[in-house]
Formats: sequence, structure tokens, C-alpha cells
Amino acid sequence: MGLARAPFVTFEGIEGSGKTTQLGLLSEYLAGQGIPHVVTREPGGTPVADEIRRLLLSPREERVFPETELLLYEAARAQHVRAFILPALTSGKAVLCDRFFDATSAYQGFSRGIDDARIEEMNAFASGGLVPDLTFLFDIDPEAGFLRLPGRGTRPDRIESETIEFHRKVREGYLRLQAGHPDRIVRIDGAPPADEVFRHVRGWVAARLGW
Ligand code: T5A
Repeated sequence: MGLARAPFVTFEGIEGSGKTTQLGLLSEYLAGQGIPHVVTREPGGTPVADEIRRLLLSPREERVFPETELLLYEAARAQHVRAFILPALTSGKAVLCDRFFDATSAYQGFSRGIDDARIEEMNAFASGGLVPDLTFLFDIDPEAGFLRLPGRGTRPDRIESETIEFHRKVREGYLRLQAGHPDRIVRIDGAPPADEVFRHVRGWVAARLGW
């Protein structure tokens, strides 16, 4: 594998794609194998980043402009990478992260319309050049994803309350990213039952990371 630090694995997809479920299954599997790892998510992962998460996701009357949204996601990421992700990786713990900078490319870039060059520059600045070793993209039709959300038992947040058209563009953005980074981003069909999806995840982590 040849990494100077533990592996960094990210989980991406539209709302209801099942990425949080798959991250949990992989964490259980790694715990069973005695592989040291931590689980985290974006936006969030530290007290400061969690405060930014609340700012970003609470439904509110005032319009939040795409530029504001981009800067807040990147601010949360800058804190998360330096205060949590890098210390874990360099101490030998793998990091499983629910969303990372590909979410910014898909949501703020492709769907909100901020240009790619700016997003790439901001992603690189906030992440300090850290790039995931492996990214899973759980792909599902947005209508099917939304049908799953009531099962979670939480109310839709500010981004989930966007139109279905917005989420279709996010999906398209993710597929375009996967096509541009086929070695790093693995697309997995998110529609089958969770245990079936997880068989693919296990296959990939065995092949790519030796887990
Ligand atoms: N965002 C985030 C940006 O705009 N830019 C950024 O840079 C970043 C980092 C984060 C929001 O912020 C946006 C994207 C998001 O809108 P969040 O609360 O973290 O918000 O929400 P999500 O990441 O969207 O997480 P969700 O929980 O909504 O979706 P998941 O993770 O796809 O779904 P999951 O696994 O929780 O499953 C949802 C339901 O489906 C069931 C589960 O049991 C659960 O009930 N389920 C399945 N049912 C049938 N078959 C399967 N295979 C299933 N897998 C799960």
C-alpha cells in the first residue's frame, strides 16, 4: 500500500443514498478485525466545526448565498482536517469520513453553480492538500433516496429541503467527478439492500487497502 499514514476513506452520495449506513457497517467490520480507526463526518467532527454545521443546516428565513455556503463548508473542513483527521491518520488510525470535499464539488460547485476552478482551489486550501485514498460514491435515483429519509427519524435540514431538480444536479455532479477520478472514486449502486451493497464495499477495501 505504501502510505506514510493510515488510510483516509470517504463516503459520498446524495441524501438517502445509504452512505452513513455503509460507513457504520465498515466500522463494525474493522472493529471485528481489530483495525484501529475513527469515524467522523462533514460538516462537523470538532466542536467548532459542529457549530458551523448547525449554522449551515438549520432551516432559516434569511437567504444563504452560495458564496457564504461555500466558505462555511470550507471553514468547517479546515478545522476538521487540522484538529481531527490529520492527528488520527498520523497516529496510525484510519479515518472513515461521511462526506468530504467531493460534496463541495457536487453541491456548491455543480448544483449551486460556483465554477470548478474556484471550488478546486478552495477545497485544496481547506484540506491542506489532503486527498482521500479511497472514496465510495453510493449512487441512487434522488426520488428513491428521498423515500428512505423518513426512516431516519429526523426532519429535513436546509439542504434536504431543496428541490428534486437540485438533487438531480448533485447526482450528476457526483457522476461527473467519478468519471474524472476513476482511480480514487468507486461508484457503487446504492439501490440494493444494505447487506448487498456492503459486500461490494468489503470487496473494494480488501482489494485497495488490504482490509
Ligand atoms: N454538504 C456537505 C454540502 O452541501 N457541501 C459539503 O461540502 C458537505 C460536506 C450534510 C448536508 O450538507 C451538504 C450535503 C448534505 O445535504 P447530513 O446530515 O450529513 O447533511 O446528511 P446526509 O449526509 O445527506 O446523510 P443522510 O443521513 O441524509 O443520508 P445517507 O447517509 O445517504 O443515508 P443513511 O445511510 O442515513 O440512510 C437513510 C435511511 O435509509 C435507510 C437507512 O436505514 C435510513 O433509514 N437505508 C436503506 N434502506 C434500504 N436499502 C438500503 N441499501 C439502505 N441504506 C440505508
